[in-house]
Amino acid sequence: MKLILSFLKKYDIAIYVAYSLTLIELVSELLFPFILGIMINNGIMNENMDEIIKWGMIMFGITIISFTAGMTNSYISAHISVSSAYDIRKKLFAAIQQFTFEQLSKYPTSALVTRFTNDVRQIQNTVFMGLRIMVRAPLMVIGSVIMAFIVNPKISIVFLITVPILIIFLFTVLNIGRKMFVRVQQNVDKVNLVIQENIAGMRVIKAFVRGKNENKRFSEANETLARNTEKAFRFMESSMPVLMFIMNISLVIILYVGHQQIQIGTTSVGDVVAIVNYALRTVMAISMFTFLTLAFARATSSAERIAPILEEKVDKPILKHDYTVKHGAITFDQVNFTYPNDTVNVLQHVSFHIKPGETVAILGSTGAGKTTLFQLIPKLYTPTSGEIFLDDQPLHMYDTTNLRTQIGYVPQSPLLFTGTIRDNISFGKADMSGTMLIKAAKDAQIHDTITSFQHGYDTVVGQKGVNLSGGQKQRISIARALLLQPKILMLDDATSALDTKTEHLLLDALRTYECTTLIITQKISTAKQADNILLLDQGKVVDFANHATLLERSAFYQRIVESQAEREISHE
Ligand code: DCP
Ligand code: MG
Repeated sequence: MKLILSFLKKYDIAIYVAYSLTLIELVSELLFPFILGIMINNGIMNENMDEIIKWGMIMFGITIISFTAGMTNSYISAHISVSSAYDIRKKLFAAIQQFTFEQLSKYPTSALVTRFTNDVRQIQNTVFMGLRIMVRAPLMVIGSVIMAFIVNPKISIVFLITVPILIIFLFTVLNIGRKMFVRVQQNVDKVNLVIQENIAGMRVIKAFVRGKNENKRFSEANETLARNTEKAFRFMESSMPVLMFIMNISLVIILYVGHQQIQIGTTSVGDVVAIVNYALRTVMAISMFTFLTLAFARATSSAERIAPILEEKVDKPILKHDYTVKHGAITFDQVNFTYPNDTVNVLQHVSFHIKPGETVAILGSTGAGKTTLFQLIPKLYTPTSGEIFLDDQPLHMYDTTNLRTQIGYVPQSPLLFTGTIRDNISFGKADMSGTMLIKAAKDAQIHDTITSFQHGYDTVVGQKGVNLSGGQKQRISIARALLLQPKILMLDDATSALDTKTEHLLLDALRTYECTTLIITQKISTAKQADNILLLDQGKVVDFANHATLLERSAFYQRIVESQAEREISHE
């Protein structure tokens, strides 16, 4: 609720205008039955044409005013609601861009997508309705009752009985209806989740012939959604006949009392018509208000889902100095890490020191925690305890954006975006000149492959373009990282797909860059070429030294060397 209001603040003037127009509209609408009554009494009952024309003209004038005010109000309300929805989406998008992996993992992608689409639209609709109805409906009820009493208090007593009954009835309906719609929203989330997973995992699903199960899973979610939506709407709709019933009974009573009073001459036909008119307006206003409240409930739950995203803490460093990475020394001090919503200690008391410009291989079996360790350095995750230092400054002192532009990170499964190869390489730095780009591609050992394509660097990759092999994607991703001229370069298993010769060339090229290089690998042949090797096993540092030293002192390392040597022999 506070959230919606905060987004409306900027439109306060427009909102005042909208509400002033509502008041004009309201006053004209309330005057209308009153004048209708006078016209009937003075004109129609007396068969006085002049009176009819006079009051008819006045009614026409009032209608025009009310119509114009209503239209303008609609126009302004539409503008405010659409603009505030735009603002919310913009803010949401900016917030998510700032998310750490930790925060991202809290919200499934499907949930985020619904926040942008369904939830924002819900708020937009409610803001629109709110501006049109929120003030008008309650005032209309109060105004109608007062006007009816001015016309004829005796007949109007009926209002005092029916209006409270109507209000109590509709609010009871509303209370139940709201809970139903909250459930519907949860069902929508579920359907989206299934669709999302299904599309993302289509290849796996097909490969394992899981299509049938997936169909079943989707049908279940879809049916639940349909069933609960139907229930909710049926329930709300079923309140309408009851509403009509109460309304008709009160009309009958008004007409009955009115008839008797006309007989004894205490009231006139015009007055009765006016009161009937006010009664109809009252009922209409109350039911409109009900639907508004329902929309409001939905918008509130939408806002409650959006708010936590906007309120997620974006880690703002204590920016006393704008630290940039100057040398590229990396120190881990007793770092422990557990993934959010998990209990396993993936990294345990990890400590090491890497000197600026050093090349360090990180060697360990699958699941040892290598990728996890990498992700801590660009602050994609935060250590559970312990501290990481870059150039003797604690990591949290660095501005995240600044830090990441100084780190070239090649992830284990690189992602290329739809676009040309050139776009994909210059992704991190759009303003790079062509020569730098080609140098990066050459160093990444992918230049020859690219030029062998018909369109060279302008070859389109991604969904509709050429398909690249895993190794080619990795090397494009390496070129992307090199182009950044990073202070720290991190390759996660990015050389695994290369043959020994190309790998040699790549590692030689990397040496010409002035940066600290971390290479995750499973191959001794790669590790051998590094200045130092960090041996990782089940989240713990086993040893940290160069190849020769490890060969001498580490039984663990010797075992890996032996097993890989055996494999090579058997391959030959
Ligand atoms: N893990 C987890 N949640 C994640 C990622 C990983 O719980 N989002 C767990 C699974 C492993 C452990 O953390 O038991 C270490 O995972 P890593 O991805 O760090 O492992 P490696 O990178 O060393 O393995 P590989 O060589 O297979 O890439
Ligand atoms: Mg990994």
